[in-house]
Formats: sequence, C-alpha cells, structure tokens
Amino acid sequence: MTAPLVRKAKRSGSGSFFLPLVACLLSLSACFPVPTLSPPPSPSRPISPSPSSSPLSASLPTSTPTPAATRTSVPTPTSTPAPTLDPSVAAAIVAKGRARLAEEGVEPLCLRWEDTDGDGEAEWVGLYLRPGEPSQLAAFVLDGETWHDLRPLKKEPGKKDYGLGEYPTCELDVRDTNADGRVEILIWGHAEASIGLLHIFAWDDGAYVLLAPFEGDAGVRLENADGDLAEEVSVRYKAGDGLVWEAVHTWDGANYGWTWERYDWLYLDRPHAYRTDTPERAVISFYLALDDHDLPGAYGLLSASTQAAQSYGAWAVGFVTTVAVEVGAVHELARSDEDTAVVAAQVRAYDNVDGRVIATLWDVDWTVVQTPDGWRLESADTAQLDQWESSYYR
Ligand SMILES: [Ca+2]
Ligand SMILES: [Ca+2]
Ligand SMILES: [Ca+2]
Repeated sequence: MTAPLVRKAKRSGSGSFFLPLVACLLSLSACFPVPTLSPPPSPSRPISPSPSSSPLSASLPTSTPTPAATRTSVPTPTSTPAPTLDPSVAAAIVAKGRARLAEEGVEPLCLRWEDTDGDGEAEWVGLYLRPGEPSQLAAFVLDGETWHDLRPLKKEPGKKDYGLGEYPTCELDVRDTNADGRVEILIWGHAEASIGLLHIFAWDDGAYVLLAPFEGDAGVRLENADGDLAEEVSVRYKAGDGLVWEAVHTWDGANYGWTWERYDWLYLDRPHAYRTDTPERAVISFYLALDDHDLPGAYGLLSASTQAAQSYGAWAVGFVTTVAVEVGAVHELARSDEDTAVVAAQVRAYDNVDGRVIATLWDVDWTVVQTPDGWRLESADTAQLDQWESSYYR
C-alpha cells in the first residue's frame, strides 16, 4: 500500500522564475541562507481528530496504565547560523541559476535554495509543470552545472499514473523527516478531486533516489505519534459514510513499512453521525466518539443491559485520563444468530499519566447486539498487547 498530510510545504513563488528572482535581488536575505529562505512548513491537517478518551470496554474498568517506558532524552537540534553572503556573490548565483533554467526551458513554480546532498553547500530545488495531456508536476535539483530530475516511479500499466501530481502546486520541503541524519526532499502533489500524493527523495551515493511514494484518495499527511523523532506517513483512504481508513507507515531505517491502521472522520464538520448499521460500524463509532471526547455519545452506543449495569457517571470516570483513542483492524469474527455478532479490533489508547502520555495497545473482541436503533456494544474481551511512552504525541 502506498500512501495523505500533516505538513504541507511552504508555498513560494509564482508562475514565473523572474518574480522570485526579483524578490531575491531586492532582498537577498530573503533568498539565500537556509533559515530565512525556507521557513518550516506550516502544519496543515485536513482533519485533526480531537483528542479524547480512554479505556476500552464498558465492562473494562479503568486500569490506569503503569508507565513502563523509560524516558529517552531528546537531542536538542542545533541550528547552524546562516552564513553571511556577499550580495554580489548572491546576485551572481541567482543570475547563473536563471540562465540555466532558461536553457532547460523551465519556468519554476517555486524554488528553494537548500543543501540537499549534505555537502554543506546549497543548490536550487524547484517544481515546475511539465506540459502534456494531462500536465504533470515535475521536480529538479540544480547543483552548480548539474541538473537532476526527481522522478516518480512509473505505475503499472492499467493504473492511473499521476506522477508527482496533476496541478501546479508548490508544496515542497527539505528536512530530515525520518531522523536518520540526512535531509529528504518532500514533494506533495494532488490529483483529481481529493487524491493526495507525497514523494520523498534523498541523496544517496551520488544520485537523488526516491525513498518512497505515497498516494491516498483522501490525502497523505505526516505525523509523529510513536515517541521517536521521525515522522510517520499516514495515507488516507475513503471508507464510506464520512469515514476514512488510514494506513500509518513508519521508517524502519531502510524503508517505510505499514505499522498501524485506524479509522478517522473524513470531514471536520460536527456533529458527526455515529453509524451503527453494521456491527463493525458500531464499534468504529464507539471509539471515534471516545476520541472526540463525546462520552455521552459513546455511552449511548452501549446496549441497554450494559448501561443498566453501570451508570453513565461510573462509566465515564474511567476516561478521565484519556487523551486520544484510535481503532483499527476492525472485522466481524462471527455472527451467532441474526442479532448477535463478535467484532475484533485493535485499539490504541493514549492516557495522560502524571503529565506523561502513555500509549497502550489492546486487542479487543466486542460482542455486539442488534436493536431497533442499530447495533449496540454489549461486552468486550480485552488483552493488552503493548505499552509505551509517547513523547511526541501528535
Ligand atoms: Ca549541497
Ligand atoms: Ca533523513
Ligand atoms: Ca515518530
């Protein structure tokens, strides 16, 4: 599976190379040294699930997780001061870059001046639209006299190939997204109505290589939820009825591998409708309600007999430390008769334990019963699979 977008890169420049150049020449400090030319991308989350909630089952009392994880110290990134540039040198660099782009017949949508190959010197990184039917976004690095195209993978025949994207966008970033000590070039693109693309390139052994391409029909986003410094890539797919199914990919030192999945709302609009027309939907709705901190909503998805066994107040107190809840791997295991089903799921609960966010992974089997109002959650068997401290919860 490939891959939607937490961080969009900065938008810079307009449709012509000359405008950025003019801007550069007028204000050299705005274009050269990395820190000023390239402010960090502004995070933009298409959907930010509002954190909420907690343990997992009606009958599951709140076991406050014991913090088992050890706190790891975070290296403080040191920022290198921008070198002072002689304006005449800067102007010469710009003029040279401009000449070379004209030679290539390329009119960049945007340009950045960044060190992308770790040699301590900046090069031009840019995006432009390659004409065609349809036109495609294209990316390059111009390092002195050397031109490098940043190419996407060709799709298999029969599959729609959007390349880096169909539209003239400038969502480009250069940073060490996977915390391996070398910078990546991140290029976001878009296709059709809602398809999001992310291509990650890195300099490796004399060439720019594609580390990973991601494409999701509901977008691609970056997040950092697992407690290390590297960002995970979350690819969002439409799951129907206002839901998305997200596949989270984590860098393992050599590749991005699929490590987690979860459901989320497609749109931020509230109130959300809790679908209970299938056993699986009822379970997903329950955890989305918890994640939204809509405890009355979640309680309302419990069966009448479960509610009778525990008052709302007694039940809700189990969620006081809950920061967020995620549910994935949801599937119906069995249907014993027309109105009773068992649904398996994996749940990640994030709890605030004395100021530390402790994540707990649970395996949960819900018995779900059909009622005139839809499916309702009756009881759960739970098993704790893992627990860790999440230092960088998204
Ligand atoms: Ca360089
Ligand atoms: Ca890196
Ligand atoms: Ca991470």
